[in-house]
Amino acid sequence: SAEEVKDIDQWLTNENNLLSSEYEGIAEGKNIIILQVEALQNFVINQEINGQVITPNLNKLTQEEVYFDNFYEQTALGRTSDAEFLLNNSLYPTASGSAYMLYAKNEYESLPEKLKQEQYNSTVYHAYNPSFWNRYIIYNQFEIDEFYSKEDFSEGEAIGWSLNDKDMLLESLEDIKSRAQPSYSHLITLTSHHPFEMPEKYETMNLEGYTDYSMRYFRNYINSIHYVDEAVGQFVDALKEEGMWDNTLLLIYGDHSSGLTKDDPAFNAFANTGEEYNYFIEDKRIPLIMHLPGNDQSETINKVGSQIDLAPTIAHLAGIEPSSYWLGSNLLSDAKRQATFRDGSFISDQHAFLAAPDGIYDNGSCFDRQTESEVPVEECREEFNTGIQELRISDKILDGNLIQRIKAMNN
Ligand code: GP9
Repeated sequence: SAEEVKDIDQWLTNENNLLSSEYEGIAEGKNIIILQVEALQNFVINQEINGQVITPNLNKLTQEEVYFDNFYEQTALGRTSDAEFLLNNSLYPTASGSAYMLYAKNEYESLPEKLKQEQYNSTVYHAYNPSFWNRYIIYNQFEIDEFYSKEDFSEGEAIGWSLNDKDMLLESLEDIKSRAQPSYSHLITLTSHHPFEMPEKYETMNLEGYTDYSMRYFRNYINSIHYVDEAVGQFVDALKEEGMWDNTLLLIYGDHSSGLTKDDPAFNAFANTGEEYNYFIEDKRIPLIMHLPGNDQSETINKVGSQIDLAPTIAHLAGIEPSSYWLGSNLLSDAKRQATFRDGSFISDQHAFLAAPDGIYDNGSCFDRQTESEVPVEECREEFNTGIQELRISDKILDGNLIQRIKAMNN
């Protein structure tokens, strides 16, 4: 009803989670590059296996830049497209199907659109068919200027689904160089896609002790992520060689979990995910690394955050007004926040709540994050209600195409 639309508009206007930070506007007018890495989870970061470092290049970045080590993915059935959706719109994925398929014609107030108002041009780089996940349709709704897709890249050497990430990233960079400044570039990698199989010559890690058939996904994953880490390292080196590093805001994060399950013995042993609580956290934890132009202070931020917070944070760094339709908050501020997941589960700094499969609140499990032990379910109630309210508002925005309706109402 019109009354309800008004209430939601009011709720969105009142929600003020965008407090300032010392980094506000640090990337104003600078190029922005978002590197969204397929299936990159945090459990490989700063880790060794059989004495070999798995991700030396990403590790170096975690030590030299701003690194969020309590950061979570919130995707649902839309997988990679959900991660994009969270980045672009700071709204939740849908409970069934995917927003990219179900709401491809909705009106949005996306991050690229907001940046466009500040003279940014925007391009997505992804070496795959443009129709996959409906991207070629929904990107128009996000006002993304160009989609550099499969046919725009070279034939090159394919790994898994597509052109290998090393060539994909360097070819994307060639194109970024030709764009007018300031540009916004969203690079979506694909080499480390399940089942993570690599040509033998790229299986460079010594994975002795992990040769059992039941460990094949884990073994493939480690080799694949090691290769992708090299690709990221080459990309960063190229940015430096081109003299672009000091002038670029670069964000690197994983799109979603790898699909390594709690029944995977190698994953369990390596990532210590045997207990329900640990698996819940580790399955959703992804690294977020930010290279802020003109900042030489490294920092590790332990406060909880999630993909819904990306757009407000990028806007904050670029010194632009966030959209009132974005539900996330600025990761660099002290704003109270939690990572809410599609089924009502959440992770905050105090608690982790695992929703029960039947969706009944009382059947869920509440954990204290400090002690990692289960506490009475009531202790999670307030944060659960906050999360459910946000999910409800997000669903209504999508289902009723409310951004269009609210804009029409306020005009
Ligand atoms: C392909 C890519 C697939 O374009 O998005 O990744 P997925 O969604 O299966 O993780």
